[in-house]
Amino acid sequence: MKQAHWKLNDNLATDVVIDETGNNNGTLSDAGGTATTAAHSVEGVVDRALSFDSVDDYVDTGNAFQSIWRNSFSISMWVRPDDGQPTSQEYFLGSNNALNQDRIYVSVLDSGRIRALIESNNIVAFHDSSVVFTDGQQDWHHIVFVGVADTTVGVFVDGVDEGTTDASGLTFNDWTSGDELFLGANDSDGTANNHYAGKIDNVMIFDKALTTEQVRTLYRDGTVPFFRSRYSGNSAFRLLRRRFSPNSSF
Ligand SMILES: [Ca+2]
Ligand SMILES: [Ca+2]
Ligand SMILES: [Ca+2]
Repeated sequence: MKQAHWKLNDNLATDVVIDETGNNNGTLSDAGGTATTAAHSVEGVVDRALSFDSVDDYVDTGNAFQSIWRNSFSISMWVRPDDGQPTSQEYFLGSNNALNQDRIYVSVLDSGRIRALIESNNIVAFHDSSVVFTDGQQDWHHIVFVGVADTTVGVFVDGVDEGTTDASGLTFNDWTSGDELFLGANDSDGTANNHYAGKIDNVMIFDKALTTEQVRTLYRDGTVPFFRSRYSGNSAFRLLRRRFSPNSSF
Protein backbone atom coordinates (compact mmCIF):
# COMPACT_ATOMS: atom_id res chain seq x y z
CA MET A 1 0.00 0.00 0.00
CA LYS A 2 1.16 3.49 -0.80
CA GLN A 3 2.35 5.28 2.34
CA ALA A 4 3.23 8.63 0.79
CA HIS A 5 2.80 10.29 -2.58
CA TRP A 6 4.23 13.71 -3.27
CA LYS A 7 3.08 14.59 -6.78
CA LEU A 8 5.14 17.78 -6.52
CA ASN A 9 2.56 19.64 -8.57
CA ASP A 10 2.51 22.25 -5.80
CA ASN A 11 2.71 25.73 -7.31
CA LEU A 12 1.51 28.23 -4.72
CA ALA A 13 2.81 31.07 -2.57
CA THR A 14 3.30 28.69 0.37
CA ASP A 15 5.95 26.21 1.48
CA VAL A 16 3.50 23.30 1.76
CA VAL A 17 4.24 20.19 -0.33
CA ILE A 18 1.14 18.04 -0.42
CA ASP A 19 1.20 14.31 0.28
CA GLU A 20 -1.76 12.83 -1.57
CA THR A 21 -2.23 10.21 1.15
CA GLY A 22 -2.94 13.08 3.54
CA ASN A 23 -0.39 12.00 6.12
CA ASN A 24 2.98 13.53 5.32
CA ASN A 25 2.68 17.02 3.92
CA GLY A 26 6.21 18.36 3.46
CA THR A 27 7.74 21.77 4.05
CA LEU A 28 9.95 23.42 1.45
CA SER A 29 13.10 25.16 2.67
CA ASP A 30 15.15 27.66 0.66
CA ALA A 31 17.08 29.77 3.15
CA GLY A 32 18.78 31.99 0.60
CA GLY A 33 15.93 32.21 -1.86
CA THR A 34 12.15 32.05 -1.92
CA ALA A 35 10.65 29.18 0.06
CA THR A 36 7.45 28.87 -1.91
CA THR A 37 6.50 26.04 -4.20
CA ALA A 38 5.64 28.63 -6.88
CA ALA A 39 9.28 29.73 -6.93
CA HIS A 40 10.42 26.14 -7.46
CA SER A 41 7.68 24.76 -9.71
CA VAL A 42 8.84 23.57 -13.11
CA GLU A 43 7.50 21.40 -15.90
CA GLY A 44 7.64 17.78 -14.78
CA VAL A 45 6.97 14.30 -16.06
CA VAL A 46 3.55 13.91 -14.51
CA ASP A 47 2.23 17.48 -14.47
CA ARG A 48 4.54 19.84 -12.50
CA ALA A 49 7.77 19.07 -10.59
CA LEU A 50 9.95 20.90 -8.06
CA SER A 51 13.49 22.15 -8.69
CA PHE A 52 16.35 22.05 -6.19
CA ASP A 53 19.55 24.10 -6.34
CA SER A 54 22.17 21.97 -4.52
CA VAL A 55 22.76 24.87 -2.13
CA ASP A 56 19.96 25.18 0.40
CA ASP A 57 16.77 23.79 -1.15
CA TYR A 58 15.03 20.74 0.29
CA VAL A 59 11.66 19.41 1.38
CA ASP A 60 11.28 18.10 4.93
CA THR A 61 8.65 15.36 4.74
CA GLY A 62 8.12 15.51 8.51
CA ASN A 63 8.36 11.74 8.86
CA ALA A 64 11.30 9.37 9.34
CA PHE A 65 9.18 6.47 8.01
CA GLN A 66 10.78 4.18 10.58
CA SER A 67 7.97 1.64 10.41
CA ILE A 68 8.30 1.48 6.61
CA TRP A 69 12.04 0.89 6.46
CA ARG A 70 11.70 -1.84 9.09
CA ASN A 71 10.05 -4.08 6.51
CA SER A 72 10.11 -4.53 2.76
CA PHE A 73 9.63 -1.19 1.01
CA SER A 74 9.85 0.61 -2.32
CA ILE A 75 10.60 4.22 -3.23
CA SER A 76 9.64 5.49 -6.69
CA MET A 77 10.54 8.85 -8.23
CA TRP A 78 11.39 10.74 -11.40
CA VAL A 79 14.62 12.75 -11.41
CA ARG A 80 16.32 15.11 -13.83
CA PRO A 81 19.74 16.21 -12.53
CA ASP A 82 21.28 19.45 -13.71
CA ASP A 83 24.46 17.42 -14.16
CA GLY A 84 24.14 13.65 -14.51
CA GLN A 85 27.70 13.24 -13.23
CA PRO A 86 27.88 15.80 -10.44
CA THR A 87 31.15 16.80 -8.78
CA SER A 88 30.17 14.82 -5.69
CA GLN A 89 27.38 12.46 -4.69
CA GLU A 90 23.98 14.14 -4.55
CA TYR A 91 20.96 12.77 -2.71
CA PHE A 92 17.52 12.78 -4.31
CA LEU A 93 16.23 11.93 -0.85
CA GLY A 94 17.67 10.62 2.38
CA SER A 95 18.13 10.72 6.13
CA ASN A 96 20.56 9.51 8.75
CA ASN A 97 20.60 9.70 12.52
CA ALA A 98 23.16 11.19 14.90
CA LEU A 99 25.66 8.35 14.99
CA ASN A 100 24.96 7.37 11.39
CA GLN A 101 23.89 3.94 12.57
CA ASP A 102 20.64 4.05 10.64
CA ARG A 103 20.13 5.74 7.31
CA ILE A 104 18.48 5.50 3.94
CA TYR A 105 19.05 7.32 0.69
CA VAL A 106 18.76 7.31 -3.10
CA SER A 107 21.48 9.29 -4.84
CA VAL A 108 23.43 9.96 -8.02
CA LEU A 109 27.18 9.35 -7.91
CA ASP A 110 29.81 11.35 -9.76
CA SER A 111 30.02 8.38 -12.13
CA GLY A 112 26.38 8.87 -13.22
CA ARG A 113 25.28 5.70 -11.44
CA ILE A 114 22.36 5.55 -9.03
CA ARG A 115 23.23 4.40 -5.51
CA ALA A 116 20.45 3.30 -3.18
CA LEU A 117 21.39 2.45 0.40
CA ILE A 118 19.93 1.36 3.68
CA GLU A 119 21.87 1.05 6.92
CA SER A 120 20.29 -0.61 9.90
CA ASN A 121 22.07 -0.64 13.25
CA ASN A 122 25.50 -0.04 11.68
CA ILE A 123 25.13 -2.63 8.93
CA VAL A 124 25.02 -1.27 5.39
CA ALA A 125 23.55 -2.63 2.17
CA PHE A 126 23.54 -0.67 -1.06
CA HIS A 127 23.14 -1.26 -4.76
CA ASP A 128 24.65 0.72 -7.63
CA SER A 129 22.97 0.85 -11.02
CA SER A 130 24.81 0.82 -14.30
CA VAL A 131 25.77 4.25 -15.63
CA VAL A 132 22.50 6.12 -16.15
CA PHE A 133 23.79 9.60 -16.89
CA THR A 134 26.66 10.87 -19.01
CA ASP A 135 28.55 13.93 -17.77
CA GLY A 136 26.28 16.94 -17.92
CA GLN A 137 23.26 14.94 -19.02
CA GLN A 138 19.90 16.39 -18.03
CA ASP A 139 17.31 13.77 -19.02
CA TRP A 140 14.41 12.59 -16.88
CA HIS A 141 14.73 9.04 -15.56
CA HIS A 142 12.47 6.91 -13.40
CA ILE A 143 14.17 5.41 -10.36
CA VAL A 144 12.81 2.78 -7.97
CA PHE A 145 14.63 1.54 -4.87
CA VAL A 146 13.31 -1.82 -3.66
CA GLY A 147 14.30 -3.24 -0.29
CA VAL A 148 13.30 -6.82 0.47
CA ALA A 149 13.56 -7.15 4.23
CA ASP A 150 16.72 -8.94 5.38
CA THR A 151 17.21 -10.25 1.83
CA THR A 152 18.20 -7.83 -0.98
CA VAL A 153 18.35 -4.21 -2.06
CA GLY A 154 17.89 -3.36 -5.71
CA VAL A 155 17.31 -0.60 -8.21
CA PHE A 156 15.12 -0.22 -11.29
CA VAL A 157 15.84 2.48 -13.87
CA ASP A 158 13.15 3.32 -16.43
CA GLY A 159 11.39 0.06 -15.63
CA VAL A 160 14.51 -2.03 -16.16
CA ASP A 161 15.77 -4.24 -13.34
CA GLU A 162 19.31 -3.09 -12.52
CA GLY A 163 19.88 -6.06 -10.25
CA THR A 164 20.18 -6.52 -6.52
CA THR A 165 22.78 -6.77 -3.78
CA ASP A 166 22.58 -9.18 -0.87
CA ALA A 167 21.18 -7.57 2.28
CA SER A 168 20.90 -10.66 4.44
CA GLY A 169 23.38 -9.18 6.91
CA LEU A 170 20.87 -6.53 7.91
CA THR A 171 17.92 -6.79 10.20
CA PHE A 172 15.60 -4.21 8.67
CA ASN A 173 13.52 -4.26 11.85
CA ASP A 174 16.48 -2.75 13.74
CA TRP A 175 16.20 0.51 11.75
CA THR A 176 15.69 3.17 14.42
CA SER A 177 15.74 6.89 13.68
CA GLY A 178 13.55 9.91 14.17
CA ASP A 179 15.31 11.97 11.52
CA GLU A 180 12.77 12.99 8.93
CA LEU A 181 13.25 12.08 5.30
CA PHE A 182 14.29 15.04 3.13
CA LEU A 183 13.72 15.37 -0.61
CA GLY A 184 16.40 17.19 -2.59
CA ALA A 185 19.06 16.63 0.08
CA ASN A 186 20.01 14.33 2.94
CA ASP A 187 18.79 14.96 6.47
CA SER A 188 21.93 14.37 8.51
CA ASP A 189 20.61 14.39 12.06
CA GLY A 190 18.56 17.52 11.38
CA THR A 191 20.96 19.32 9.05
CA ALA A 192 20.64 19.13 5.27
CA ASN A 193 23.70 18.03 3.32
CA ASN A 194 24.54 16.28 0.04
CA HIS A 195 22.14 18.68 -1.68
CA TYR A 196 20.87 17.80 -5.15
CA ALA A 197 20.80 20.10 -8.16
CA GLY A 198 17.96 19.28 -10.46
CA LYS A 199 14.30 18.36 -10.61
CA ILE A 200 12.27 15.71 -8.83
CA ASP A 201 8.75 14.54 -9.67
CA ASN A 202 6.13 12.14 -8.35
CA VAL A 203 7.80 10.57 -5.30
CA MET A 204 6.04 7.57 -3.78
CA ILE A 205 6.79 5.31 -0.81
CA PHE A 206 5.28 1.84 -0.55
CA ASP A 207 5.29 -0.57 2.38
CA LYS A 208 6.17 -3.54 0.19
CA ALA A 209 8.57 -4.65 -2.49
CA LEU A 210 6.97 -3.75 -5.82
CA THR A 211 6.97 -6.38 -8.53
CA THR A 212 8.72 -5.78 -11.83
CA GLU A 213 5.34 -5.33 -13.48
CA GLN A 214 4.27 -2.74 -10.92
CA VAL A 215 7.52 -0.84 -11.43
CA ARG A 216 6.94 -0.87 -15.18
CA THR A 217 3.43 0.45 -14.65
CA LEU A 218 4.81 3.35 -12.62
CA TYR A 219 7.32 4.03 -15.37
CA ARG A 220 4.68 3.94 -18.10
CA ASP A 221 2.49 6.34 -16.13
CA GLY A 222 5.13 8.97 -16.70
CA THR A 223 5.88 8.12 -20.30
CA VAL A 224 2.61 7.31 -22.07
CA PRO A 225 1.51 10.55 -23.70
CA PHE A 226 -2.11 11.52 -23.27
CA PHE A 227 -2.83 11.63 -26.97
CA ARG A 228 -1.22 8.29 -27.70
CA SER A 229 -3.32 6.49 -25.12
CA ARG A 230 -6.43 8.07 -26.58
CA TYR A 231 -5.99 6.17 -29.81
CA SER A 232 -5.12 2.87 -28.18
CA GLY A 233 -8.69 2.16 -27.21
CA ASN A 234 -8.62 3.08 -23.54
CA SER A 235 -11.71 4.64 -22.07
CA ALA A 236 -11.74 8.34 -21.34
CA PHE A 237 -12.05 7.60 -17.64
CA ARG A 238 -8.98 5.43 -17.65
CA LEU A 239 -7.07 8.08 -19.56
CA LEU A 240 -7.84 10.72 -17.01
CA ARG A 241 -6.93 8.41 -14.17
CA ARG A 242 -3.59 7.54 -15.75
CA ARG A 243 -2.73 11.11 -16.56
CA PHE A 244 -3.78 12.83 -13.38
CA SER A 245 -3.92 10.18 -10.67
CA PRO A 246 -1.53 7.43 -11.70
CA ASN A 247 -0.69 4.40 -9.68
CA SER A 248 -3.62 4.69 -7.31
CA SER A 249 -4.32 0.97 -7.31
CA PHE A 250 -1.12 -0.31 -5.67
CA1 LIG B 1 18.07 28.15 -2.84
CA1 LIG C 1 4.21 16.04 -10.65
CA1 LIG D 1 29.83 16.81 -14.18
